[in-house]
Amino acid sequence: MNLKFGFAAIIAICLLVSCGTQENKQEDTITEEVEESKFLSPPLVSHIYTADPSAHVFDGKIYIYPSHDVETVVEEDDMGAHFNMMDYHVFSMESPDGEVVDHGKVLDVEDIPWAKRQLWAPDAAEKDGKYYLYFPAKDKDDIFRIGVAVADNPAGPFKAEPEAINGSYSMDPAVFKDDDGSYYLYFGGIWGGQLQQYRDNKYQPVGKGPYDGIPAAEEVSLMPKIAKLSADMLQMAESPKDVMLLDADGNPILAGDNDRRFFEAAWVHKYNDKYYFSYSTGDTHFIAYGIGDSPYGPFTYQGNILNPVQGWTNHHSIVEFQNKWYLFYHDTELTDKTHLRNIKMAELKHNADGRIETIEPIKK
Ligand code: FUB
Repeated sequence: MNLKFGFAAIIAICLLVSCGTQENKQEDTITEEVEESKFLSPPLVSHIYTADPSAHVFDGKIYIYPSHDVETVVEEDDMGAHFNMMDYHVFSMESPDGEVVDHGKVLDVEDIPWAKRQLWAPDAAEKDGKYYLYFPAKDKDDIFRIGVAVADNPAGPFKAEPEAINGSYSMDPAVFKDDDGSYYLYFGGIWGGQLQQYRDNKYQPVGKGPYDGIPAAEEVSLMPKIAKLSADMLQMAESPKDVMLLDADGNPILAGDNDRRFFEAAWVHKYNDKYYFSYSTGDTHFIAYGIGDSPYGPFTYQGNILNPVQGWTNHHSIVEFQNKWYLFYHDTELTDKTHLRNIKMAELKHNADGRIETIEPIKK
């Protein structure tokens, strides 16, 4: 059900109350107070828990590919074990304030031969009338890999490839289609996302920290990864490369710069021929962004697109629909529990200088 653009203001309801005879009739004013919502936008979906919404326009409709959050007995920890999702649903909307249709379960962990658990944030892409769902999951050894599943319809159902994408690792895949028809896979996330366990695309387990024995204040942060996709959309056509995030002086963002360094949730959109790379800063809870001249970057840090939401995680996507731009994101309005989230949307504005107006998800 679409609860969007709900209105929760203080409503004064004036009722004419009839008391007894015509002569005794008097006008009473009853004021009923409805508490004003502190949230910018209401949940798009409330019959199941949803998070990490990747939105795309396919066949003239908005399609949303989110994570499907579930209750779990797994205890919460810093590595996100409590995000124990087991399947995906797809949603669509004819218009930004239209009904949100749940197309049901489109892929289940049981139907992914290589995967064991934790179906985290997915994304989708279309090429030549086929639809590709990219998703992270832990394999039988509890290592995150990225898989792909294929459908003939944007609403699925999707059939998983028998193996994860060769050479894939970590999580939060996002696919960007450039104007020349090239598709790029972005991915990565630190802490529970395991990116810190890799150097030069090789598994080198080092524990939780991203640090290579250098103080975080001096060490370059771990950067998200990019690889062009193969023509069949099922593999990476090249070894993953770092997506460099730079400060205004051209220096790489440092590991100790928690307000600006990459944590997870990569997304790319193009506006006025510039590439915008946006991401979550994790433990500081921002959706930040940088601007660049190539899908490979480098991207120069600009600021925040979305300030912290209610809940620990912050994860988003950005899409243009009928000449307006929208941010899809999530929070925990329905439950106030970190791992039981609900997706939302809000209009996003690019200023004349190309910068994005920061969205405040909680009213001041
Ligand atoms: O939903 C599980 C994980 O939480 C996602 O993969 C992260 O981006 C964070 O939102």
